[in-house]
Amino acid sequence: MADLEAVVFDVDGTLVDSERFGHRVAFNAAFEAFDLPYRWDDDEYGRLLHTTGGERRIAGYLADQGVTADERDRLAPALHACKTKLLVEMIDGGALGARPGVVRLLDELVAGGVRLAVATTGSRAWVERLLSRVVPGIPFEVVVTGDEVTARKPDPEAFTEALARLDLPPAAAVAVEDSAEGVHSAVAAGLACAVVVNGYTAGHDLSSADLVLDGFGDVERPAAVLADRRATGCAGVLDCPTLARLVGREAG
Ligand code: XBP
Ligand code: MG
Repeated sequence: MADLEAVVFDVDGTLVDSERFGHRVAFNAAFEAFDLPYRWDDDEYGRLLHTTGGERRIAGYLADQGVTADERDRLAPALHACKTKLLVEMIDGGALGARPGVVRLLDELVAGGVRLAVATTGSRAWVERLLSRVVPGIPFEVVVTGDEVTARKPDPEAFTEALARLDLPPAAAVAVEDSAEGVHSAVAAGLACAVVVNGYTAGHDLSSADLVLDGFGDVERPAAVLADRRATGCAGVLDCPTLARLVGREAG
């Protein structure tokens, strides 16, 4: 079996439960700041999440509301810039934290000499700030953000770019994701993929994921293993040996 040389993490919904408690709140505050009547509740935001990238998400929603193309082209970037500024304020104020078990897993990987990377469709304006706030001191060697790729997830480009910057073949690394769009992206890049679902993604079609859990788990409080398609024997704690058992998967 190949060695586990790197793990490539998604951020939103995976390292941090940021969609419900961060992005959604910031999008709504931006609508309010622009005196617009739109508000995204939990359920609606769950549906809108299938459009990755905040500006694209706003533009698609405005189109559904009958806003003209010219007006969308003006409004979507302005609203997104406002949303990003508000999100950064929330991050700086400590509104977001790592999901339970994330710090344990990252510490284990660092101790095991496994290289760390990020592949997200979120924007660089907040991604590194969030990481340094919620997992301070963790050495992410490569951080690929949505504004640096031409095609966002489910396209594989974010993961392919992360592997290129790590100078590794897909068989030497594993992706950790939370959503169907993320799994499609990782698998299309040839990576094995472990998924840790959250409230928004528990109902997603994750049939191409290798391992699915409902949390990162800890020995005292293991997560539920929802699928273990590579027979890792994971008992509810997503740890370094479990991820190592996923490497070497054949490109999908
Ligand atoms: C995350 C996204 C992002 C965030 C919002 O998807 O799609 O658009 O929702 O961030 P993934 P921005 O977790 O699959 O990377 O507003 O910066 O786009
Ligand atoms: Mg995600």
